[in-house]
Amino acid sequence: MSYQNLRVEEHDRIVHLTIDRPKALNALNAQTLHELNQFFGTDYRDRTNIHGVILTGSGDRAFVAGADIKEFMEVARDGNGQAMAHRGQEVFARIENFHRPVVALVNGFALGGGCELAMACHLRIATENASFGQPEVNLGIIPGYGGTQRLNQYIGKGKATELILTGNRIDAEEAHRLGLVNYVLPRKEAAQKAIDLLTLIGTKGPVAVQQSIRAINAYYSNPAGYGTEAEAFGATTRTSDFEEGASAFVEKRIPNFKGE
Ligand code: DAK
Repeated sequence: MSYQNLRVEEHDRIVHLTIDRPKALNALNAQTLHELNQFFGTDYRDRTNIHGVILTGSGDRAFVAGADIKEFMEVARDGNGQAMAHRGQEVFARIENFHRPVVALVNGFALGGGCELAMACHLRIATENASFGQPEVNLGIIPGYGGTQRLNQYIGKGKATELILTGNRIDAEEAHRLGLVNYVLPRKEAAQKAIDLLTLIGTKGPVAVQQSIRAINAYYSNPAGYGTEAEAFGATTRTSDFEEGASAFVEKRIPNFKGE
């Protein structure tokens, strides 16, 4: 398949996958989500002759600044938020369960769905300007692509709860200290580190690598947790607070939430 919003290059058995919407800070719109699903679920699903995938964002400002707020405002209003969250969770699960390791090269903002996308990857390498957060509460919604489940897994319940309830951002150093990212490095070194890690893993037994991914994930996959997240996300998309939060973002003003 040819992609509109993804760029794919392959060198030395490593696939470099770039989300390419720099004007919207690589925000995830429906088309991009569809293309990620196509890439991990179909096009590269049976590609056993690769060492792995490096996933990054185009430009030097953002990995992914979240779901595309302007678009999902319309979609969530018209559709079923719970079903949409389930579909998104499925795409991210395909990444988490991909047969070869996926490294997120986080080169700037990783917010909301962007932070969730990085967390669905097996390893995370941040550049020094990277920042992370789950700012959904600013929009009157909650993370809907697995953030309430995976952030706990990486940084523990206490800090995850703080980040999700405040919407605060953390910088790359703090993300590293908390265990959210594996390495923080200057841009060039970060890109090289991702290649070095995948090259090293590529020398190991491919079946062992695949089965390791499978066994690690088995411990962390709690269908009830993801199900509750999808249901709770759906509930928030039906509130007028969500209308207010998303409109405030588009109009570049502070939201006035009413709790309804
Ligand atoms: N969506 C759409 N456009 C975005 C965007 C986003 N998430 N983030 C940035 N942009 C656009 C801006 O609107 C702006 O466009 P123009 O005004 O130039 O047309 C351009 O990118 C540059 O952004 P800024 O002018 O705002 O740049 P600044 O340096 O001032 O600020 C920023 C950078 C990243 C701090 C700021 O842009 C920002 O706060 N962005 C939004 C971050 C955010 O709240 N992200 C969304 C989190 S909520 C779902 C499941 C999950 C989700 C949604 C649906 N379903 C199941 C349906 C997840 C939701 C989220 O991710």
